[in-house]
Amino acid sequence: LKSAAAFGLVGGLGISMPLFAAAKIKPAANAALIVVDVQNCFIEGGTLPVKGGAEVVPVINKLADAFQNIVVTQDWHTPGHASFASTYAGKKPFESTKLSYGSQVLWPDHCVQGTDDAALNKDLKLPTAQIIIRKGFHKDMDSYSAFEEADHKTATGLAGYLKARGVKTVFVTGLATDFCVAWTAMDARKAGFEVYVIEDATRAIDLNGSLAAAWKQMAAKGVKRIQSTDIV
Ligand code: VGL
Ligand code: ZN
Repeated sequence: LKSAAAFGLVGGLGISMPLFAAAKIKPAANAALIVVDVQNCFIEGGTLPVKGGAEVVPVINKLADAFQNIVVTQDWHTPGHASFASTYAGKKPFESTKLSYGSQVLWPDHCVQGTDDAALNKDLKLPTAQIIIRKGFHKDMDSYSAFEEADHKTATGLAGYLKARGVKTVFVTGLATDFCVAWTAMDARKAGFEVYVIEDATRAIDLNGSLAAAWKQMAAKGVKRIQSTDIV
């Protein structure tokens, strides 16, 4: 009998089922899927493309069916934003600078408010999503996190929104793993939520080891790392 150890026969009908398949995680009614920055800017052809960025779209579309609450975010910068290298004479993208709130990586101009580059990717299908949080719209301050801006003081309002709706657990997906996804996940912990990052529903920029560093920091803060197949 093939795979006798792994399969049992159910009800004599000859239907075989794995006996030791890991139980799926079923997101409860008080869980929310957070879809971070799945915008044209972060996908091939955009201004700050993340390698493999388009690959998260079908994974997120599939995950969406399992959630009753979905939050979508958009990176939403002014022209001449403080996070753009072009704002400073002599600075190049991917260098850093010191701003009032600390160190800031300088990026190519990206996700400028109202542009097609800043639009959500057209293949993202989230018809049941109920709120879009825009962030990074203060000219002098960045906001990787969907919860608070880079000064670690200015709230976006997302924690209040989720709490007012009784959400206890968040599952974070999107772009990029090591910047906006990681900061969102860690700030969600800080705000008191149970937090999962769904790894294969994210892709990273990985600047000077930032991806490994981000996973380490997230683990230290109690963020749980899972795969989409743990849910769907
Ligand atoms: C992001 C860099 C600059 C992100 C946003 O969405 O991860 N990264 N702005
Ligand atoms: Zn940005």
